[in-house]
Amino acid sequence: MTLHTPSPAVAAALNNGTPVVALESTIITHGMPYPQNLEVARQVEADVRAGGAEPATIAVIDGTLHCGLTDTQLETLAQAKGVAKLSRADMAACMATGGTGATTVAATMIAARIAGIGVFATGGIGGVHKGAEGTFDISADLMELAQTPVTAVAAGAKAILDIPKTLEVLETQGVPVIAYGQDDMPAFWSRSAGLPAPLRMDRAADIAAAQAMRTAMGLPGGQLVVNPIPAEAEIDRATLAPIIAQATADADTYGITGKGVTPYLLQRIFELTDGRSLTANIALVRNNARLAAEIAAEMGKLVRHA
Ligand code: PSU
Ligand code: MN
Repeated sequence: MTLHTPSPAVAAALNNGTPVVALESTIITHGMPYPQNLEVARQVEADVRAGGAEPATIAVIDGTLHCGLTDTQLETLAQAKGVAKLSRADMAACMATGGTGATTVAATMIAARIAGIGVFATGGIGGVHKGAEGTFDISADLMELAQTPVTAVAAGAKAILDIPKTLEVLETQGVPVIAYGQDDMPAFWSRSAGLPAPLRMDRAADIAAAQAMRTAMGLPGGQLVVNPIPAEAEIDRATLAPIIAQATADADTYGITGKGVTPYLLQRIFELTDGRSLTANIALVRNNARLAAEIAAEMGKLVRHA
């Protein structure tokens, strides 16, 4: 049984040792409005190519797990309404029944592992939601990082999450959280969450070497690289705090739960910031794509020298 279908470009890259970077699709279907989502998806793929790597945007279409989408597939996905948001729990069911769905961080990591791709770029990962002591809302992304050997590049945990609790769960699960080029933990739209990151690395080569060492030691799981948003695009924490409080309260009022929480909060913050959150989101995803391409290149060198 073939589990996944690489696009011709991704298949060629994997065959001839060109670095490949996986990209998620939930950010397209649930994270950004149309048409910006399509523009960003194309732009991020171009950023990966400019960094010398081949992009592999992941999605399940009519039951097929695609690694690398054609422009038509990207466009269809970007405009589609009611697409499923797939994580570890429901990805296989969607594939088995011929369904269509976008992949979250967790599902994208699973696909990357199946395809033989070692690194992937996203905006922000899921994490422990504020109030999780009551709702138990903890993203499956965290447990995925603990068990699937893929290095994920994100701009930190979103400020809509409880960042200290997210870091606690990652530590418990044995996931290295590596801030790129600074000591502080980045917080998605802001460069700092106001607390230190567990680890810091300044070179893509070190990040690649750390993943290789983990695997050599027989430790399952990947790494979370947290890459601060470019300074010119950041929204500072003080500006965002009341907006996040408002969005969280609204989610409560409307009884939003489960998979709906993250998309609702992102959309509400987009409205409350008059679109500024989207501009920041675009800048940080592109920045992560560039770093992921560098890490993919360094991973390739390690394989060739092994
Ligand atoms: N980051 C973004 N936009 C998004 C997401 C993350 O900037 O849409 C998505 C990712 O796919 C992530 C998911 O895996 O939200 C987390 O959802 P949940 O909290 O339901 O696990
Ligand atoms: Mn959740």
